[in-house]
Amino acid sequence: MEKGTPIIKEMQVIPVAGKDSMLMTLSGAHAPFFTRNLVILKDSAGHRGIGEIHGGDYTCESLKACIPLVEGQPVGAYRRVLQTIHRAAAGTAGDDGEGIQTLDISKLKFVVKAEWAIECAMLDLLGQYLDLPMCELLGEGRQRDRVETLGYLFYVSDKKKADLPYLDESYSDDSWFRLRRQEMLSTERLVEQAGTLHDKYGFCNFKLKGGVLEGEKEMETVRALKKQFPEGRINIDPNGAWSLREAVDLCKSMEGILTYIEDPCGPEAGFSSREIMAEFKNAVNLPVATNMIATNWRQFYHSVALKAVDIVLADPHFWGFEGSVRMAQLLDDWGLTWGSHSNNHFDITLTAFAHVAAAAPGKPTALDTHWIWQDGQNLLKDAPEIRDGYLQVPDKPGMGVTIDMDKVEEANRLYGKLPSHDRNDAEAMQYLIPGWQYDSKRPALVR
Ligand code: GKR
Ligand code: MG
Repeated sequence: MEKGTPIIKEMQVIPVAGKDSMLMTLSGAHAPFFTRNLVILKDSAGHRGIGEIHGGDYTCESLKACIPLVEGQPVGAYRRVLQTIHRAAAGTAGDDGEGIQTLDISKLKFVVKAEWAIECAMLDLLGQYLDLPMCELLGEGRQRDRVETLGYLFYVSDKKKADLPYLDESYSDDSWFRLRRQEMLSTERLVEQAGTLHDKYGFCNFKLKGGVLEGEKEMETVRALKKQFPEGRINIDPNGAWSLREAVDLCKSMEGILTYIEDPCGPEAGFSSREIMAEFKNAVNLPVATNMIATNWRQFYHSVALKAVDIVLADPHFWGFEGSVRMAQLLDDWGLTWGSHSNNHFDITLTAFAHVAAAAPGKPTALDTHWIWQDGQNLLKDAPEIRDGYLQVPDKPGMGVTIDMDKVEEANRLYGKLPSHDRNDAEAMQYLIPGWQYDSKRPALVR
């Protein structure tokens, strides 16, 4: 019998693309396509390990550069492999360390660490070797069998206004699939969006992506959502679009309506986002969440020292799988709350989120996921389901799911046809408002 854990024989990096709606955010309008990078590892035991991370050439090239550091290594040495990659990647050229405190999406690639896709795939292999689901290998092990998830609501612009190949699903027999490609910019339509999501996935908790309309208009939508779902937990995330004063004025009257407010304001008047958010928290009696002001341990230290946040949405693609669970443990011990942020993603990330959140101790907040906007474009044969507002955690060893290589190849072909692989929300936006330019302090449709 072979001694030790299986050896990684092959690492493939496969960039893929999927289709999206014209979702509105502070950074503009989502393009018709989003991109991701997949890692597929094959080991000497004949197992396949998978991981998914943000798209774009930068992340794709970073992953490819890791291949010699991964192939030939034993699956059990995954910590050592990751450490070698961190050392090799230290001091990335072009990264000024600002992070995404102003939602400059060109900097997202520095906050996302490509190697977490490798961590995911290696944990998948290790789980298969040990015959244990991935969540049992993380932190203190499995805490729950299903993970509470929220319905991520977006204002959606009229795709017909852009000369771009957005998907049309008007002929689908699924009412959510039909709705998600239509224009939804009014409070009434957002309430309809939430109702349709409630019927399909059972969500009772919702997050509205703000930073699109005037703040007061967005709060009107939040109030209407709360009226429709009085027991539901409703949050809003304007990605730091409001000034401190605006944020305080807007949120004061929302105490008792909002469950938490996410990144209401950002850096201003020479003060960092962490200092401004601390002032906000002193002025308003609402829990404050972030995925912008604490994206690494150094930023987290200052956020906590200033008591600027209550909830850290520690996306495993920013923090790593072990890192995100380590954050969950720490927050739980300190009486704070863990959750995860998301971007557009496929069902491999959905599965990874399920395992990380299953291992998060305490009472995590309902998980963000953009996947409802992609549901139906699966890369797995057996994607976990969201039922009654909960994401089911797979029971089988490792990630516990099977990749569908035909679908992966199709998504890779789509990627190959795209003129650009990097996210650019300004391009679609300029069809709606000619000459539109990103402004971290002005909602996207306020010009
Ligand atoms: O999908 O446009 C989007 C979101 O705005 C995303 O880019 C954010 O990173 O949802 C994210 C957030 O919570 O900030
Ligand atoms: Mg956010």
